[in-house]
Amino acid sequence: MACQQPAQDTRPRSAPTASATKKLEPGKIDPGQVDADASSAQAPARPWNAAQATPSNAGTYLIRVTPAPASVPQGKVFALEVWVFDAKNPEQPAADVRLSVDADMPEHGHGLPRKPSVEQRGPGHFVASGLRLHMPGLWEIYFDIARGALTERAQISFKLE
Ligand SMILES: [Cu+2]
Repeated sequence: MACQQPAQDTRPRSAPTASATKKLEPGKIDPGQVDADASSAQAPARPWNAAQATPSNAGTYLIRVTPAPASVPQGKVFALEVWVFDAKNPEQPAADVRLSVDADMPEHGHGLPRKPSVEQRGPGHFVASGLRLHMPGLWEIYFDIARGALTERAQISFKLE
């Protein structure tokens, strides 16, 4: 009985055949693979889809921000990606706006240790970098959207643990 076991183990197994079959499949579309590619290599049609949406204070604009500011780590430098839309056209970023970003701790009467810099990446698309929330407590992040001579603010308030 015992001597038959090794003989069984040396039989050709189906594993090499299975992996060879798998190697023939790259041309085939694997749904999981397509999802991974869409989020990294190819630009999705609406990259702001997962971003946090906030209207500006007078309702002219809608901003979408990622990551959600409430999820940022305390004391670490981070960047926010921001898309600005006209509220009446929330599917197409506004091409003629400028953005500045700042933050305050309203309960403490102070702001950021260092002002973030904002870079435009495309129409209505900005990245604010160099942000650092240096202490826990209530924070407000301000997004000042300018068009011509008019500026309107959108803000996100959250408690940082
Ligand atoms: Cu403070």
